[in-house]
Amino acid sequence: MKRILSMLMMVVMVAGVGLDSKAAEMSQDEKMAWWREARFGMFIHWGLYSVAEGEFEGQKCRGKYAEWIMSKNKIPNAKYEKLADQFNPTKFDAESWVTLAKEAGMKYIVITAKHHDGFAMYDSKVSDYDVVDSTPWGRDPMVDLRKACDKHGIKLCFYYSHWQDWRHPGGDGNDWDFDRSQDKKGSYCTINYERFAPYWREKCIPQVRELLTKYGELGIMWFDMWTSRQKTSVTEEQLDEMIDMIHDLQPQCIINKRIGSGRADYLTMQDNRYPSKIMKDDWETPATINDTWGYSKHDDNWKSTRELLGLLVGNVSKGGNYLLNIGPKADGSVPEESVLRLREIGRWMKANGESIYGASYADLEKPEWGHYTKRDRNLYAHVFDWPESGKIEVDVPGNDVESVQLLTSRASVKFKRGGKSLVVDLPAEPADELDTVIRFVLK
Ligand code: H79
Repeated sequence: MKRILSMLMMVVMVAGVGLDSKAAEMSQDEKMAWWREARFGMFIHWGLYSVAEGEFEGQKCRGKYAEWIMSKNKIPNAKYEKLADQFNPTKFDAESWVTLAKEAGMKYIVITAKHHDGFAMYDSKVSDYDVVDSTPWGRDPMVDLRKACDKHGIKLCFYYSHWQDWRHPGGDGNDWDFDRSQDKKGSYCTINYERFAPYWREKCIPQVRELLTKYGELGIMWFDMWTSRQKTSVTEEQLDEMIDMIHDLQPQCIINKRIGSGRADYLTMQDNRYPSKIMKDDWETPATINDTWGYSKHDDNWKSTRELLGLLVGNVSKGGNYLLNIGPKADGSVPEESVLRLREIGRWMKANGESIYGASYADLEKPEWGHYTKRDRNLYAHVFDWPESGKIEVDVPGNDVESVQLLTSRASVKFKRGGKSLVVDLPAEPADELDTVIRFVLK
């Protein structure tokens, strides 16, 4: 009887009957597998705000995020839209962005298909407010990115601002173009469900459908709502509609929880925020190399490569991913400061990647000198701060350890077995000036 049933199931599955059964084919573990393996992704913020470079009509952006300039400086749509006339990225080369991600050791790219300003960075038929119809350039960068990502084995993912939309009269957030005096107060917006519904129906849902049907398989649909849904005009039913549509059209596509629904797949931490402890459910930190996401000529607050690598390893050591942003200029070039740092991380990743990919937390306290990551029988000690004693103590019973090696050279490292811990004699010099990794093979 069981066999007949399972054969029947197979027939149903092969025939692809019903989209629910299609989605149900994949377990959550199967769906998340590539993402857990990847650990490191590239965020790309690119849009009309990149033209402004953190300044509009001689006024600096009144906030540290250059992609917020329209809101911060209360720029009316009639003025902001003129930035499109100057969007002509002659240096755009999808291949160079994708190879930069690849060289850095990143496995997925999340790019802004539409940010809060409401301007679509792909060829949208919903309106002409998009990169193909409104700029002198007239090309769809997502087509090139799709090709380059496929060529280099990188997952393509889209960011879509489903809540804030400062262009559409129904979207949340714009109280300088539109009269919102009758609305209730929300968070960074006013709440009005009647006003919002047409935006959702005419723009948001159709545009996300375009993204899901025109660019092949997507790794993630990445939504951005850092406040609780209750402080917005988005309803639970609308989010259900969106999630059902994604499950229907692309059952493998992962959804981040910033969509505002418990039905999403993984938790996005606040921007540039890091948990202090291990978190066992899937999570990710979106992060910037300087302070802004969209390009700003005024932001020189670059983090060091060492700090960035520490954040990546720190996240893996607590079970999370790291989604690190670049803000290309409007001409399509990537700021040198970002390129340099990503290449340095890439050099380290090439030699030490096995301690990152598919790795996660070890059940050990965070040590003073760095972090632990673990994959299968391998425990990795990431020594960022070389101890003066030349020794590190690792809380693993001596009897549990088969061997201890330098990860990059596989050279044996001397150690003393104790009952409850090991003491490792580090080599005289760090093997890597950023992070020297010691590998413990456990029994
Ligand atoms: O897309 C990036 C940001 O634009 C978006 N999320 C990342 C991935 C984001 N939008 N808003 N927020 C995050 C949080 C709100 C920050 C703000 Fe502010 C505080 C907006 C206004 C006050 C930061 C500080 C920007 C201007 C001042």
